[in-house]
Parts: sequence; C-alpha cells; structure tokens
Amino acid sequence: MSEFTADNDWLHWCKAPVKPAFKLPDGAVDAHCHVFGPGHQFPFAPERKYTPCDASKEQLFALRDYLGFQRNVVVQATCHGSDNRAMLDVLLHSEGRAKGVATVKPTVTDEELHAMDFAGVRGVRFNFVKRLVDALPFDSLESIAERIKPLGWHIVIYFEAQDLAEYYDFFTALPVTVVVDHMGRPDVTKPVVGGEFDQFIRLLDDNPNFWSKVSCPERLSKAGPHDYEDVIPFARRVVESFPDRVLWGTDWPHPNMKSHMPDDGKLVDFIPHIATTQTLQQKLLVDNPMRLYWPELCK
Ligand code: 0GY
Repeated sequence: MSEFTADNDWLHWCKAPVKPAFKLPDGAVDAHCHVFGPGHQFPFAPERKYTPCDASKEQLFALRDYLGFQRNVVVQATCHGSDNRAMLDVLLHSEGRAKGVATVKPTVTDEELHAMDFAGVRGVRFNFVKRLVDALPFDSLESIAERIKPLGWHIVIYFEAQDLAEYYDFFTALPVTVVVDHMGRPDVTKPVVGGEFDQFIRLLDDNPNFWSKVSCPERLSKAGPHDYEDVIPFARRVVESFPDRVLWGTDWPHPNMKSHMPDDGKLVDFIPHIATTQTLQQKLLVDNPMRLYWPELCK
C-alpha cells in the first residue's frame, strides 16, 4: 500500500466478488463508478472529507469484464475535488468504452471544458451532501450550468432526502438534463408511498428532464450488511414509474462505506429484484445509459 493510501479511512473493496448469476444484457453500462488515484500519480484533494484506497483504471476494467459490463461511466468523487485527471485518464485509456462526469469550479475555462468534452466527459456533478463537501454558492452552480449547456452535457446531483425540499426550486430551474444519484437517498424506514418519497417521485413526474440512478442499496439499506430487501420497493417504484429515465451503477469501489463492503457480484444479482422484466432491464442497463452517454452509437 503506498504512503498515499496508508491513512485511508474506509474499508477496502471486495477483492474476490462472486460471479453474478444474473446475466447482464449485451452492451450493459455500469453508469456510476469511480477511480481513486493511484495517489502517487493523481493525489487526493487537500479539502477531501475522506481518504480512499487506491482504485485504478486497470482494476476498474477488470471488474467490468468480470461482471459482464461493456462500458463504464466514471463519476468524479469528492476526494479528488475538481482535479479530474484520474477520471480523464480512464476515459483516454478505455478505447471509447468509458465516459465521464466531472467536477468543475466556476473558474474553469472554455478550453478546459472543450478538452474534457473531447475526452468523453458528458456531465458535471453538483454535490449537496453536507458530510462530503463545502457546497458552492447557488450562483456559481448556475453559472456552471449555463457554461455546460452548449456542450449538451447534463448535471448529476447528489443530495439526501431530508434536504430535497430546501433545494427543490433550485434543482427544477436547472436548464439541462439532471440525473439524481441513488434516488436522492430515501430513508427506507419510511413509507414507499404516501410519505417523504412522494416528493422525489413528484420531482421526476413534474420534470421530464430529471433522471434517477437506482443504485447503492448498500448505502440505503437499514436491514443490515448484504441484505438490501428494504430498498427493493423504492427502487422498483422508480424503475416502473420512469423506465426510460433510470440508470444503474455498481458505485465501485464504494467510497466511504464504513459499515460493510458490498460484493459487486451480489449487487449485480440485486438488479432483477428492482427491474423485474427483460424490457425494464434492457432500458435500465443498456438503452438509457447509451442514449445519455453514447448517443453517437444510438442512431
Ligand atoms: C457515491 C457516494 C458517496 C461518495 C461520493 O463523491 C463522493 O465522494 O459520491 C457517499 O459517500 O455517499 O456515490 O460514491
């Protein structure tokens, strides 16, 4: 382990995941994953709230092939701040099989945005999870949103359910496609219908430019390690209500997971519980991510 990872403060990812019993459809996309470092090559951000283990592009590609995915969407995580080099390095070595979501500051130049676009970046991420970031002011985010609009990029937002009401008007005024990470982190001890989660459903219902990732049962479940049954009704409701606007990802290497480390093979086996027909699985895993990230291959 390098000196840069010696102080990592979350668990190491599962080194030997099971082979999933669920066979992913041809062309499946892991639409939410990360790379970290290696720290000696791509240092972590000084302002980070956690220090990850190294997780390289070679390890990501090996997992992709082992699980049966064709493609990855690599999402910039907070521990790399707005230094997107590790994520861009994946895209440049992926032979076109990875696209990216970056984090940028309002001071980003048009040249930098165009270079990222050329490398395969298709969106920016705004993170509102208070334990992860010191949030940027709304006017900075609005200015970034206007800057990325001509590129045809989208915005990925990450927030927790109890904060949705506070951000609702800001979110719904965003001028591009918006993808919500992990269903807006519902409290799965609350009712799936008739409670707090209805507001999230309304967000997607009233705003056709909103999509949702139905990922991360391991973060949302209160049932205990490796038992994510309590998440199923929430994810199913989203998949069945908005079949053309949902995405799925492993979230490898599971940054900041402190309670337990999920087995990525078992996470894949969770998919048929939330997308219960072949038609829904094809949309979730292939058609939707391809339309958003590889439209040039969809004509
Ligand atoms: C995730 C979730 C988390 C971390 C980040 O950018 C990040 O650091 O997103 C989390 O801690 O919930 O999607 O990887």
